Amino acid sequence: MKLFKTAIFTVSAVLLFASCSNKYKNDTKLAVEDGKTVVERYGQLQVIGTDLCNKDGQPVQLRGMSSHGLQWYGKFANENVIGWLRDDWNCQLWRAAMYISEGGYLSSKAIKTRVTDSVEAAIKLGVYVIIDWHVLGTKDPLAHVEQAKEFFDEMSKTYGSYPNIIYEICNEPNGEKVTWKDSIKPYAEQVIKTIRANDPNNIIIVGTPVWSSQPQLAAKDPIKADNIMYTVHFYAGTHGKTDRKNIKEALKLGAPVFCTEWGTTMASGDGGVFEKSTLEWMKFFEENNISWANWAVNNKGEDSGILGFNKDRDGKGGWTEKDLSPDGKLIRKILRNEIK
Ligand code: DCB
Repeated sequence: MKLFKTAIFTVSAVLLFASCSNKYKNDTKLAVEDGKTVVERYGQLQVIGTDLCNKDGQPVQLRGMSSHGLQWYGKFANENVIGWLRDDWNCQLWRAAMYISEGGYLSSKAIKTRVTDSVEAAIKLGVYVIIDWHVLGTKDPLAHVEQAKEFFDEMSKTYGSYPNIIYEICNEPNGEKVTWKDSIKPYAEQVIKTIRANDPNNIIIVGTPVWSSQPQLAAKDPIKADNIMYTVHFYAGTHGKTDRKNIKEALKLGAPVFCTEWGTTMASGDGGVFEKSTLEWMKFFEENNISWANWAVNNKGEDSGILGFNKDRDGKGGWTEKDLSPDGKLIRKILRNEIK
């Protein structure tokens, strides 16, 4: 009898533990399931606590690909490629990385059509899409806040009613003088206000100091608004335990985190594929329900590009193994749930 009781106790303890630790069990991580796209299933996203959740309040983890700089590899930002990524790679998410400097938006607003092409394709395909104001060379987001407000006003007016849209308002603030308190937060508050005038609820993701590696600094002084998340970026050859500790700290402080960009390589976007470190990060993201987009879709020949050098020059999709780089092969396996 005693043995029986112990057994019952053990079984129920295990079941209880399994149900508690399996908070994310309803998320299938499929781009299309039973003929329904991810946007048809998840609908209007919302942030609850530190979790990104579907319309019913269940935590979900979105995974997908980022474009490379649209001014260079914008030809891949089309329905064929995003559709191929959805159907063959199981991508639920596309990120349109619109650099503002380095030949991007500030020198020619025409680049905006690569963003709108991306958004229109994502809406048609039923995947989520991140509109990324890719601050990099200009370091301080506040330096171009007026341009950002004008851009996001237009984007949110045009597309704010679609649940597909996610706004990323400053990719990677960087530089010693660019602090959360004096630069990023005041910038974000202005841009959030602009977006919210047109779009009351889609997710807005805010960059963090030091190339979006310090979410805990934002978490200590958070923005008071709904459906806001904070960016964390990592490169598997450069970032590891210390960076995950910062993320843990941010989550503990109640800050929701979204990894809008990460690479299998060094922070330069090159220098080899770090598979072991990549898989450690993937495990951590799954355990903590952190959504992500991988850097990047291009055929430049750098190690973080998913295509081999000069493959699919016209941006048609329909790739075979021969078209993929070592990075591409690994990311495809991860997205298709073939490797953990
Ligand atoms: C980020 C940027 C992204 C950059 C990748 C890889 O930068 F958000 O724009 O992409 O990470 O470095 C690279 C492309 C190259 C291109 C170059 C310049 O892959 O093809 O030539 O941008 O536009 C980071 C991320 C982390 C760190 C530094 C940078 N870090 N950074 O930790 O030091 O200086 O670009």
